[in-house]
Amino acid sequence: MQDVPKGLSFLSGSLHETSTELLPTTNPANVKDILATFGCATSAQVDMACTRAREAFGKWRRTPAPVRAGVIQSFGRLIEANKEALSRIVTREMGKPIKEARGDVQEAIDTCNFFVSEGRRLYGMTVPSEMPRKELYTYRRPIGVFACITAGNFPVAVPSWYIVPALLSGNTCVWKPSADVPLTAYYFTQLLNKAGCPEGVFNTVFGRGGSTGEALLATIEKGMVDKVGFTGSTAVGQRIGEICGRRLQVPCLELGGKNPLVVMEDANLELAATGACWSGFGTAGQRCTSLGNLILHEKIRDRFLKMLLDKVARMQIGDPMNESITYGPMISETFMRDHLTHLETLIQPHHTLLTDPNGRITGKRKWKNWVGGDPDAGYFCFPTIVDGVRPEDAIYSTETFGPLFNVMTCRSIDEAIGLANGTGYGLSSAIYTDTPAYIYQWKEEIVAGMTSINNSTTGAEAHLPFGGNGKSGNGARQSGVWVIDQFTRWQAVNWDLSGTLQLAQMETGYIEADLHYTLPT
Ligand code: UN1
Repeated sequence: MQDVPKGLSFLSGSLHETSTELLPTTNPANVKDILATFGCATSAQVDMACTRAREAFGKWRRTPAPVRAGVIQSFGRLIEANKEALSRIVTREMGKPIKEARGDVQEAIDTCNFFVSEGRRLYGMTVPSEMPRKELYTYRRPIGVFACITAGNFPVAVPSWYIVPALLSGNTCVWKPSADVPLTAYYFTQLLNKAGCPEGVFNTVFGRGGSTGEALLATIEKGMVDKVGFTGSTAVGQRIGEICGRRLQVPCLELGGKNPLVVMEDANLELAATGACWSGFGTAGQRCTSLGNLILHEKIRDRFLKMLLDKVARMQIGDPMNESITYGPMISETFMRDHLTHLETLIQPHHTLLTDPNGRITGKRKWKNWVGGDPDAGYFCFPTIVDGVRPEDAIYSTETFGPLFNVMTCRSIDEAIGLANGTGYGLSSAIYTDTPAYIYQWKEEIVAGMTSINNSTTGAEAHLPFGGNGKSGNGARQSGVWVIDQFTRWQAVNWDLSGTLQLAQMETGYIEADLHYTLPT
């Protein structure tokens, strides 16, 4: 990591700037392992990033889309060539198991692969005019300067979902990555620079949400950015929505979830138990798509829980570089503290804990199948399953973002759907059943933006629309062809070649019909 300057706070092509407010990035599996020390971009540096992006926009938007796509192609190839190294940095910096880190990096490669060819489409339409010698067209036009704020749980995939289509569509970008993953963000930026991204087109500002993030939000009020993308909490998303609304901007918001997974009485229970375990405990429950409420049909409830708890007992927890663990540490001390607070505040006397012990894993209180070094050196937590949860309990509708999920019981598909839809969130969801009538009703009535049938709540593929409803977002969708609507605006063009002022609607010359004609009865 010798090439990272100490205190780096702003990276824009060949321009590297530092600041004096320092932010060490540490390994959450072993806090003695300090990866690098970054700075926090000042408000002046954030403004400079936006100014550079504004200056670069004029030229970048005129660069032909297939040429812009060439940069994305090289970026994807560079990520691919560095996949293992980048995955190891991800694991070391935010603690997801190495197998998942490779998936995170692969999702960015997939995103590049998808958008390379989109650079040769970005289709508009030719539309017939109601006038002779007149042509109508639609064009996708870039929006301008895009400000992007991302979370630490998917430090490569999720930024790529925004940045790749934004740049491809001709926008320039200022990115504030999570303060938990600056080193991953540094290499992400370097790979984009090496891919040939021109000066000022892509700018990264490092720092905390409370300082650098706020400075970036202030640029919206100052009219320095034209589009905002944010992945994070519902509360912050609501604030961003308000700020953008005042400027008549529509941000792309990807917020929290309280994702339901239903197991009906006819389900393949072995498959469902594996899916629930993975949905709940993959990434230590720190995905926005992680399982929140497990809803079990009363007929299979006890049998299913026995199978599930048996799987949970066999999970390996520990060193995230180990290939066979289910999960490693929490992303940071803050995530661990929040999880411990949730255990203290959300669990009520009428709940039953199906797991024991709960809370932090330590040298004295180790997980049975512990893998790796000293748990006291990292932020590791036990898996927690809370039974007996009712719709009126706060834990039912609070996103917990840790290795914790609830169990609820239902007697019918109607009741299952009611519980699945009742939290106010609507990001991901899943049902395990082979009954077509259940599947049909579920697809029709589930409010979540994404749903799986006989698969986990997590693991969306990189070319389907990703996003949620209700408290999970503002209807924006990322990924695939759908995200292009976030980064372009439609322009309608009327081209009149007639040499006269042809008045639409008034001089169209519609052919008259005899509408009084009726057939003999
Ligand atoms: C997130 O947690 O913000 O569907 C993204 C999934 C991953 C992406 C999660 N492909 O679980």
